This record gives sequence, structure tokens and C-alpha cells, in this order.
Amino acid sequence: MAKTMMTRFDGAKEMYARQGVDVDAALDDLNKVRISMHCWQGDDVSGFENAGELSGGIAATGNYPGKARNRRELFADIDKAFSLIPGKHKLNIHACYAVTEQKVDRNELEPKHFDAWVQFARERGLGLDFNPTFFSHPKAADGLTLSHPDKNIRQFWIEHGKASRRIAESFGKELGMLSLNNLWIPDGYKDVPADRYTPRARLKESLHEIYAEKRDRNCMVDSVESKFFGIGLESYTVGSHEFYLDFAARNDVLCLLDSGHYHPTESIADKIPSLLLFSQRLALHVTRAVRWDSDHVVLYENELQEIATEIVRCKALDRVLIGLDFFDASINRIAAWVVGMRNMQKALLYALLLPHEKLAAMQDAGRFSEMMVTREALKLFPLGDVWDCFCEVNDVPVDADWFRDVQEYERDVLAKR
Ligand code: RNT
Ligand code: ZN
Repeated sequence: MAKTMMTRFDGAKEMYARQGVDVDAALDDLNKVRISMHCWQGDDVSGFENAGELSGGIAATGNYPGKARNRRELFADIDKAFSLIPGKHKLNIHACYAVTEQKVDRNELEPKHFDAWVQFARERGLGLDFNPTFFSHPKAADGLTLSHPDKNIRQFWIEHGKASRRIAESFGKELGMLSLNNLWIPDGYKDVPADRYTPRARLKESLHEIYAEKRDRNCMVDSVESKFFGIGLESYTVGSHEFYLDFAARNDVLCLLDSGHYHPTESIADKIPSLLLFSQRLALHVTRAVRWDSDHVVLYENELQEIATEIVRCKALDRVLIGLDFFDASINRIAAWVVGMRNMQKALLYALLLPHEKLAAMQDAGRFSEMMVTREALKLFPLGDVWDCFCEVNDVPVDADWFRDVQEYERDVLAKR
């Protein structure tokens, strides 16, 4: 390590030690956290099916040049991103990224259609997570899938849901690392519905069918992702938070909280300890909500720090499955990945460097002024010096330097697409 960096690191270590924080232990803990990087930032959620327009009330806006147009390009871009992100992680993929010679409809997908992904992950020591794709498909054209009034359409999507569980299980088996199978459906209505009950009853029944078959819990876990509203589905979403919270609690399924799916002032961090008290595991889609949209690149800011802090002080780094979910087509897509992943790690480091027990003791003793003063002081502690050291040890460039690599890649590779 360069001498100045070493000096900065030692100074930081000493400052944290005076607060009772062990920096080396924090770095060890951070090194073990695998974050699931979503493949869909690389191509604006297009997938490999040539399905046309993105549907389901989500939108990737912008037309920054260099988007990955096929598997080869997406794999290369993922490699580039991971080369700039410290540590070993997981990759999160969607069913619409199946690699098939001929067209295979979603209800007929099998593990073998994801062999290319498994091989890619295996060669790089990555884990794989999975998501059935209930959008961008003719049978989801009216925005309804598992709650559709038409039984045949529901049946098609139930089959897709079942197929997805088999695929996720195969990922866990092949790679020896637990795979998360996360279900999100866009179902909802633009305007005030005449019946809120029946669509939810149909969704409940469809989910029971999907989850009826036992899968190996050492290989895969299921989660359900709720949402408050989507574009064109503003008045009602069938899979609301309360619906899934209850469903998950009763059916050996995890809740997945997407940090962009709630009311703008609602804290997602606050939900974490509540859920952890009742469930062994919890899954997250970390994203950044801006007004009515939920899928902006994750920045290092307060809400993210709060989420990370809750995970760490609940001692739940091994119980919370952290994934990212954003898609920005208006900037360099690799930079978007790297910024989001590194910020998630930075927030975890921030959380790992807080003296939680000391602060909790102050709370219990009613020493609230001291608690406030201590925390405010900690906000300006030299986290950046510890972070730079983490990057250096993991052999990736520090914050000020990595973008140059991305610019080079843009010039040499992306610009030629
Ligand atoms: C949509 C959900 C969902 C998707 C991805 C592509 O609002 O957040 O997770 O973003 O599955
Ligand atoms: Zn999400």
C-alpha cells in the first residue's frame, strides 16, 4: 500500500479505536458480504427474447450509447463492472435472459436454458439469483398476470412461476450458493378499481399453486416483492405490502422490500428490524426513489446509510439478502453499476464502523444528548480513508480513479457498438 494511504488508514484506525470500533474486524465483515448485482442495468431490462417494449409499469429512460445488445456484450460489460467493484458478489438475472437457440416460451423454461449463466458464474466464483419475468410479454399486455380474470392466462403465468423455482434451485445446486427466486408481478389498475378483493383472491390462489411444490431450501429460497404503484397502474396494485407481508409470514416465503416501492417519506430501514423479528431471512432491492419513479442509481446518502445501519446493528448481515435494482439508460451503464455497488458497500462500511453497543446503551440510559453528539461526531470520521484501503486490498482502483477505466472501455468497446 502507498505510504500516504497507509498513514491515513492508521490515523483513521486510531480514531475509530478511541470510539471502541475495531476497523480490521469491520473490513473482514465487509469482505464477506455478497451483494447481488442486477444484470438488467446493462441493457435497460431488454433481455434476450427480442420482446420489444418494456412493459409492466416500469421504464428505462435515456438512450446513452453502448447498450449491450446480446449475451456476449452483456457478459463483457458485467466483467468490466466487477473488475472495478471490491470483493466477490452475486449476479441477479431475469427469466427473459434465457439463452435459447429457438424461442422457448416462459412457461416452458428449464434450468438448461440458463447453462451459459451458470458457466459464467462458476468461472468467476459468483452466485446467481433469479426472477421470473411477468412483464414484456404478449400475455401480460393488459398489465395482469397471476391475478388475471382469464384462467388460461393465469395458468400460463403459474407455470412460469413454477419453472422459475426449478431454475433457482438448479443455480443453488450447481454453484453451491443459496439462490434467491424473487417474484414481482405488475398487476394493477390505472384507475380506481370496482373490486379490490377478487384480484387479490386470485393472486393468492395462484401463489399457492406456485409454491405448493417443496424445493430444497439449502439451494433456493423464495421471496415476494410488493409495490405501491407502477406507471399506468397508479390507483391499485394487487400485490400490495400488506398482502405479501401476510402471505410470506404464513407460507415459508420471504418478503422482499424494494426501497423505491413505498410512500416517499416512508422509511424502509425501519421495516428491517420488524421483519427480522418474525422471519429468519429478509430480501432487499436497494434502489433510489425520486418522486414517482423508483429506479435511480443508488447514491451514498442518508436512506442508504440507514438501511445498512439497520442490517448491521440487527447483526443480520447473513440474514438479509441484499440485491440492487435500478436501470438508468441516460448514463454510462457500467458506471451506473459500479456507483451503485460501491455505494452499497460504503454504506455497509459506514454502519460497521459505528459503536452500536455504546450508542444503544446511551439510548437505554436516556442519555439522548450524548447519543446525538456522538453520532454527529461520527458522521465526519475518516470513513474514506478506510474505504480506500478496502479498495486497495481488494485490488480495485480508489474512487477518484476507476472512472478512467470506464471511459477507456467506452472509447474502445462501447462506442463501437
Ligand atoms: C419493479 C420491481 C422489479 C423490477 C425488476 C426488473 O418495480 O422493482 O423488481 O424492477 O424485476
Ligand atoms: Zn425491485
